[in-house]
Amino acid sequence: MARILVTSALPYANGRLHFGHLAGAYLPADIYTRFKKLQGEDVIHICGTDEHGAPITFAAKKEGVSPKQLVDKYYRIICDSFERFGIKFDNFSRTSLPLHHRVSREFFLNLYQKGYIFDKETDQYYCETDKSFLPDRYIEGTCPYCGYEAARGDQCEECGRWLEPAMLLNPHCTLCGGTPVKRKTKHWYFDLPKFEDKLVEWLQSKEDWKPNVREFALGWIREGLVPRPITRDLDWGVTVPLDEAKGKVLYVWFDAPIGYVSSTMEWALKQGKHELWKDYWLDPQTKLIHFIGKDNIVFHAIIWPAVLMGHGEFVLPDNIPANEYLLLGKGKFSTSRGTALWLDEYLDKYPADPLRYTLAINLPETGDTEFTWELFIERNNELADVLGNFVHRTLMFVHRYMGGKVRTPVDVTAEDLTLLRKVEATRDEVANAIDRFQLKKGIKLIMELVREGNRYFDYQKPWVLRKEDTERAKAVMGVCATLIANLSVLVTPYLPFTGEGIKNMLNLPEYKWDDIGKIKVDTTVGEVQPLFQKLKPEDIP
Ligand code: B3M
Ligand code: ZN
Repeated sequence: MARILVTSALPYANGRLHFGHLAGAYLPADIYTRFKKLQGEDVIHICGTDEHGAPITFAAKKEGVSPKQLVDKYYRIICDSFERFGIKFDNFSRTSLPLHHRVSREFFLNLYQKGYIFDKETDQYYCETDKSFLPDRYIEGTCPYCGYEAARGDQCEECGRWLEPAMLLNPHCTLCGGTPVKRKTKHWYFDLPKFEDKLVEWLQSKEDWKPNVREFALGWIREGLVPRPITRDLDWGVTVPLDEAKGKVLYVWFDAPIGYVSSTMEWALKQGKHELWKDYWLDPQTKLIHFIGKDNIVFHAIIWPAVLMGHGEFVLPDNIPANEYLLLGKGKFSTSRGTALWLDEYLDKYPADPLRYTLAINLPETGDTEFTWELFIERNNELADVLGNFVHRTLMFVHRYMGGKVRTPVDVTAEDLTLLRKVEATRDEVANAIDRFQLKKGIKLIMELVREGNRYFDYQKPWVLRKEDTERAKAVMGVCATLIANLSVLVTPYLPFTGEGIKNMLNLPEYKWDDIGKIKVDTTVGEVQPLFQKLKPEDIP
């Protein structure tokens, strides 16, 4: 059985997590991994914080702390939010760890020795006020492609294109607002054009990728590849392992994806199985899947694969199911621009699953989607009315009128069978959807099954049967409880806390994905707790 190596983009340890992060990478990766684990696959979910680069030094300056203090603070906040939101990782590392620095330098030297890295002296922007070379992110100006005025020196957030500072119109220093001057400095370049043919061939073979990802990457290559500078004049980051490169560090986008490798190594080390990471990274059968947001496509679908090709021993990505943006009103979520909904603040007020549901059913899979609090209330209440209600009315009935005892009926009617058969069909359709990264479709199918359960309940009228035909009333409740027990597993990738809650109320053991459809109940229901709370508009900030 081929192993599956799931990664989600390493969040910069320069701010808190917001809803946009979740919808882009982490929730989809978590749903996918949980599903694969339930299926019994050999899958690991690898991540960590990205702790280098101008995004870190920039934020540290702004907060008036050292980069180290900044990343320590946000590493903890990010870990805590992920945990409370139920995003599970097999390992969550940090790129500031010595292990990561070592592995990054090894990658650099490997490519350097093979002739894929060369040095060149160029003019770069220097700020005379701040007395330093300005890394790309410290320069803003107008994007030459789309005219966006606050484009950064490395990339335009509006059109997603990769830029170089020299391409910006009206450049200015983001620290002091002044106009920078050009000065000579030497840097090391990754010879990307050497990989053009291989990249095109590789990308063209990826017919199962989302068209937006594959086309974006191929389009990028068609515009022409150029060598990319992979060092920076900064004093925070992985030092360049060459004597002549004193005072320079690796560009954050060179070392960050290597974080996937070093985090896997750390995972192996923690288990005392030092070589275990090789089973994943060095086996060409491994399915390496990178969950990212669309602004990271270039790095994951072009540059990182080229680095891996240059290195030669590592498996290449099998798929990169990048999502589009989740919009709040009109603008994209952004940590640095302060337009965001913070996960930790949300979790202080509300449980995780209603937001997981809202985001899952609204994932920007093929185009941008919007988040509003109105939509959140609507989805929260839908969850309560459909799933919450079905579970609650069934278990309350069993509790009140049947002494809590419920079991899967032996004699079933055609209607009972139709509902129970739909469980298996849904299981397979959901599996199919998740396997194709159509995660929205998966949760919609599950909700459709629950709605079917509610219709069955209404149609059977157990409140009448209770007085006229107790045996049949028991059977009907048995069918409903059976559906609920199966749902506890089916919903788990999307709504892990809800799955767990149902499991506890029905005293169920651990089940696997393939058990769905076969799960039976024969139990006494304990205390019944509502799964969700309905919300009114005034409950929201
Ligand atoms: N930290 C950018 C981002 O958070 C970057 C991702 C690195 S993935 C190797 O969107
Ligand atoms: Zn300046």
